[in-house]
Amino acid sequence: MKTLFEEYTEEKDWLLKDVGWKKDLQPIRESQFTLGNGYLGIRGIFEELPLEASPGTYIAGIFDEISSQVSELVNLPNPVDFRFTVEGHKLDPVAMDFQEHHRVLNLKQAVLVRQSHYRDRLKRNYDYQSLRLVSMDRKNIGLMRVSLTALDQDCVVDITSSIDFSADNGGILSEGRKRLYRIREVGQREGFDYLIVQTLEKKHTIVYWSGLVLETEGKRKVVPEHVLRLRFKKNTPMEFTRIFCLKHCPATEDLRQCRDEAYAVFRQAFDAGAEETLDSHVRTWQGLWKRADVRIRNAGDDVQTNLRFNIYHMLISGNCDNGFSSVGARTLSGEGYRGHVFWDAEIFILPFFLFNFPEIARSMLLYRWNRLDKARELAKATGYRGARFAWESADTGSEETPEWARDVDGTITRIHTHQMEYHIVADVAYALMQYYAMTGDEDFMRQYGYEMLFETARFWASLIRFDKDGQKCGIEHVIGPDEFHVDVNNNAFTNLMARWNLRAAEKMYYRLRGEGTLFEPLAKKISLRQEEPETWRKMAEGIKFNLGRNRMIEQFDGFFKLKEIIPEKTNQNGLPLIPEGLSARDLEKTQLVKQADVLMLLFLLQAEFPEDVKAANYIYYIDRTVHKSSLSPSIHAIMAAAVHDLRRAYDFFNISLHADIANLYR
Ligand code: IFM
Repeated sequence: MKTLFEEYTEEKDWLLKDVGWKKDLQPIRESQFTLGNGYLGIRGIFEELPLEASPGTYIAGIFDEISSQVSELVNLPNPVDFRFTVEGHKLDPVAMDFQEHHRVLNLKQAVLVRQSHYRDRLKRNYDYQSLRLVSMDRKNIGLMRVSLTALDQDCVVDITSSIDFSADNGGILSEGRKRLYRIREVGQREGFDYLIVQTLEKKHTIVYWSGLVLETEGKRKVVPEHVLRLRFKKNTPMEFTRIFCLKHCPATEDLRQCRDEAYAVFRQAFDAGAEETLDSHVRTWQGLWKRADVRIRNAGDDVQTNLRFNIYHMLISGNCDNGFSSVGARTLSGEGYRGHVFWDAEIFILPFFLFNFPEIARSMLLYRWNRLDKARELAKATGYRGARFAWESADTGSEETPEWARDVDGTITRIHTHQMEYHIVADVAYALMQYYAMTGDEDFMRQYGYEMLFETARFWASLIRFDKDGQKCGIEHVIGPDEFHVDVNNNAFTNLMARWNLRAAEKMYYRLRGEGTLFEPLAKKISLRQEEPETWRKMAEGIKFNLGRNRMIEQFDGFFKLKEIIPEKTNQNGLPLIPEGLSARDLEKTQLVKQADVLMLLFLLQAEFPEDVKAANYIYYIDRTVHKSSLSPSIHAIMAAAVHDLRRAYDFFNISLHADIANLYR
């Protein structure tokens, strides 16, 4: 009979492996081995919670804050906590040696398995195996199985199995660690445990239920205790299976109702049993891969697995919750960027869902629509009209960008992205129209789409300024995708994305007006004036765009006059290094580019540019870009392919695939 571990580790090209224990790699492995289902994300921690483990348990869209600090994705109590102590010797990778240790994330089945061979100080050996999943079909349910076999002797083992309350949030730089929830109730019913926590300010209630089953020598029993002492027989596996449930209830004081609703969900899974929970999860994943797998013929080395690893991480972050949440820059795999939603969601993630699971793309767009009022408020508060989406968005849609961050050289710097990185507004509109083009979902357009499109166009119309002669217009004090250059004028990407947004709105305005009945209520609702589309047209026509005779696009006014620096050295991953001696503050005086900017424009608006323009700019900008954002290499791969530089296209493709596997962007 196959062991737990063997059962899930046979498939080629589907396994992400970790061999041996390296404490330094613990944080990155925890992120890579995250399990999730779009609703719930649990970092790939060890059940034993070794020193410096960073448990992370997140529910999509559950943010909180401490009095006017930045909202953070709440790190909730950790349901993965299971520890063995054999006659005073704790089985733990820090406290004890591993003779052997393997962890494998089976990407096909979304199951994390592990086999570790522990040896204690008395040289007695133990076989430790575990399996874990976060159910894809029962979104509130997780399963954890741990099996321990004493290989050399009978022994007495203390077992602690609980929900770990120590989880807290990292906070932004100077804020320090903080716990964003408090415990409201702990208890038991019919041998099962429950825990109710509530977030501090927003009062989200999260109910946990869990039940533990012990199986040995063909016998099975429910174990109600959290701490127990058992006698292990030599060579006789003791297998513990915990099924747990995490359920979010909307802000309410009726804890009893929340608890009971969650209990029903939990009992359904528990009564169905672990095998059924496992089987139905695996079957659901089969269906997901059927739609989303991409196979590469004759892929070398680990390319196929790495590609699937990236797809897997998107699959575990997509959620269909009518726009309650969207996908944060670091998904539900950790607290990077505090769980905030950036343009990454619409421009980099949404296309994957659009082509494979359009219902998730729709939900992501609804996330923005649900926050349209906030976007209107933000526009107004900053002196504009229409809708201005926050550069960093969390639950309410308010601007959540922190004031300070660490720069590329480690120095602390003030952030201005929320004040000037306007392109997010057009990015949302762009994603909306991609969705419409792909799905032809007229209902969506009528209920939500037209309004978002017109309000975003209005924002641009209030931001763009005409020169005195009234012919040309532009946008000043901007940050483009290349965040090395702050407060520039007429960033080509921003100007042309704004133009695209204005044109799309103008076109759709006349179309909707032609349809009659629907037009009036919307025009009334948002007080759309008849002359507005004409303004949009004029602005789109007059917006500045520096395309030189040599087909070069200047990234922003004066870019070509900046100091020209071409990085010569690359790091071990093939990414260009910023030349030594340049501090983060010096970068804005140079032509070094943080991430795809002009090339981003040529990618998104590819139909608007002939091949020679793409080629000329590709050659110029690729030499100056240092890819200090993981968003950059993939766009370079696409643009390299577009201009037939296939060798570099493949290199960039590989770098993109490795960004998280090799932790290129720590
Ligand atoms: O949205 C990105 C931005 O383009 C570069 N800095 C990090 C953000 C989150 O990924």
